Amino acid sequence: MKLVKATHLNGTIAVPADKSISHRSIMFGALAKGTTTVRNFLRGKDCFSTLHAFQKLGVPITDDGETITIEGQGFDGLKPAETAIDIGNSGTTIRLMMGILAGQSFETTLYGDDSLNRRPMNRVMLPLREMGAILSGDQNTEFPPITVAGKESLLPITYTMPVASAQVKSAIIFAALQAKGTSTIIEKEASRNHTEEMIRQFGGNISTEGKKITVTGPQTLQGQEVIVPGDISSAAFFLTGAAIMPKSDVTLTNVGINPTRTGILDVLEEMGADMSIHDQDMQNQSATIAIRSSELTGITISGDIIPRLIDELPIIALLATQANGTTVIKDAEELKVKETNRIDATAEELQKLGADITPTADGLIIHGPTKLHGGQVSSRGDHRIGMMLQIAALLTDEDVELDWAEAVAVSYPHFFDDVTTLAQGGEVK
Ligand code: SPQ
Repeated sequence: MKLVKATHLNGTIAVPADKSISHRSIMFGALAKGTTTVRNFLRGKDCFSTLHAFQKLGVPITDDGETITIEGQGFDGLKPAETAIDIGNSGTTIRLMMGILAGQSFETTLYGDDSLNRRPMNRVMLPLREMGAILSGDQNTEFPPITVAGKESLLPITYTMPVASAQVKSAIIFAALQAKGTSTIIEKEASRNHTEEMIRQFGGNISTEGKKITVTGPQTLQGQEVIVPGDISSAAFFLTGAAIMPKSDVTLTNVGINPTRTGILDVLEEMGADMSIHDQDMQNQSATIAIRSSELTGITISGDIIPRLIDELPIIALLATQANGTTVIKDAEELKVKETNRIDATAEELQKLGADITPTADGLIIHGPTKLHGGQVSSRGDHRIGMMLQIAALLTDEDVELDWAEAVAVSYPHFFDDVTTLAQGGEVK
């Protein structure tokens, strides 16, 4: 696909719904008792993988085009699926479902696309096995298809996490909600806390003290009305586009500002972006962000901020190509096990457009500013790489051709249309 061209980005955009919260709204809705309604659900392929998976487990879920309604069955109301469940491209769906299915008395097989079938699952399987669940990967590996033979009487666990991962944490929490007794999870670094927050929203109990999380099971949750805020990970593409394209001025509304997700805002501020945050609604954890192009300076990004911006690192790398000086990204080895190896994909695809970017064992080193040029690039099947390359293409005089552009649909089906609208100075509602 030939990517959209522009001289600047201008206008207003209502950011699409948060993917992490949309997944969890279906999961908690299915596991609670009573009805849950979800408004502003993200209509991306990944979230539909979660929705269809729970329908296959016997949960009535309807969609009138505006609101998703889930008739919650409780933790003990799921039914065996008739066939193996296709999870598509979604790491969040498969890993969190492993924790949910660990406490069920029936067997379920979960499989995905080629990318998902290469992503590591031992990080979830090992603690769940300690809790008594029986899980196996394809031909005794840790890779999908994964078969989960759950156990109704799961044991609680005390677990120190070897990786900073909200998916691993959430899988253990879902199992712990079904186990008899108190589980303690100690995080390596604090990661996104949507699972913990939604347990409280659905009437359950969980306590957090620094990196220590304590949860006692079994618990019963109650259906709720959920309104999903916008996804800061999707906003990141327009925050970056406006910051690096001369004469740009973009206002983003309904941006999710859960503090475990806002590392990108800290980075933009430290680099010197001309950005202001308005109308903060702490109840819905959302805000309006206005951003204009400005001079940027390279910085070092490492340590405990990494989980707070892990999915934004490819677009932050592009941001760094336009900043003065050197940007160093460290402690981000987790990028290697996303939909693609995002360290290699970001470096190699941006090099094709002339960026001065070098991959390292745990991150990237970028020298800027560099004038990017046209070329032929690929998303490699990774939505975030595809969207980053579209923003890069806005900076080139020549055309950029993107292979595998359709990958963006897992988290942002209307992405290219929204870029076109802002390139024309319009409004995305
Ligand atoms: O769901 P998936 O495919 O793993 O999606 C990604 C993404 O870029 O959208 C990662 F590739 O986001 C993860 C994120 O990296 C979503 C997530 C969550 O909702 O809990 C947590 C992060 O993953 P992890 O492994 O660090 O816990």
